[in-house]
Amino acid sequence: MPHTIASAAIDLDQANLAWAAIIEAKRIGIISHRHPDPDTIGSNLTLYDLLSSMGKSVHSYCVDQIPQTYQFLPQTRGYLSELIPAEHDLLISVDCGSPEQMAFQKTHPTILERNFINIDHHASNQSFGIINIVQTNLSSTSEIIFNLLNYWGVSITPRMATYLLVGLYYDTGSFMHSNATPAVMEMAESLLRLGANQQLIIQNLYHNFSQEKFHLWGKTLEKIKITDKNSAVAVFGNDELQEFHNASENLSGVIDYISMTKESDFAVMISEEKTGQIKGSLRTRYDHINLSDLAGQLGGGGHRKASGFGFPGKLTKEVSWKIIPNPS
Ligand SMILES: [Mn+2]
Repeated sequence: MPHTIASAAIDLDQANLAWAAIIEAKRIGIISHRHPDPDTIGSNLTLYDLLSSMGKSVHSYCVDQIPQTYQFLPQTRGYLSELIPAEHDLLISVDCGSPEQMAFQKTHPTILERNFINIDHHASNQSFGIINIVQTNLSSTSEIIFNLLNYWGVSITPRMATYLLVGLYYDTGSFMHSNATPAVMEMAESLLRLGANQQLIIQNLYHNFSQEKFHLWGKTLEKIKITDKNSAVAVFGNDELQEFHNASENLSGVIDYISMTKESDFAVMISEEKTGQIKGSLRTRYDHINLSDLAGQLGGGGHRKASGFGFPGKLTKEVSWKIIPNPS
């Protein structure tokens, strides 16, 4: 029976429905978004541990491979990239702002017609599940899962606490973003008390730069230009990225440093990591700037202060010159 603790943070009706659906189900698939990040992975594996301990047959899914950087988390090798919806009587998506983020509807167009729980915190989420726990007020899907576990009255193992803490670290920018609320800090405290391995996270998420990554970041930071729209922009063409190994993976996170440029209001990083595919990341430090809208206009999405987009295309370099006559 779910505990009836006061929890204004989540939709309790949907939380009750989700619990009932979980109790009922035998074979459950949990789906992370493409280009998986620690929030979607941590949320997924926490639920994986809970549902396995309840005797369910559970599998974690993601269309993309889990990046090497995050493979320090236990069980990431258990992820499957091929999903057959009919093999499950319940599907749960975590941290997927849209069905496109999940990316399985391409191969399985009727996937959303199934018993489906959508757990997410992105403002762009259109509640595409049958049951929807969409809390745009919370920092991360990990924070939603934490609230759910407490509400459902299930115990959190040290490993689950580590999974949730990694999601919290990532989505709050190491507790530096404005979504690091008092509730987030309390959650971090609880997770540490529950035995979360904080040092494992710090060592692997932050203190593990390869020389190659440093060189790529150095080159990226050198490129920063402030435009007349007060944005700090860095652009990487495909040819420049060829000389770096794992450029795509190694560029992840550098946008947060570009957005520290004090002369700018927001940061833009544009790259052609895969030939013919433009990828953009947007960040701002300011509450009044809505980058979710800007990314939306470019076919992407995300949060007000952190968003991204991608579309097929090429980057070509243009050099412009300005004539400045000497004073006569
Ligand atoms: Mn998230």
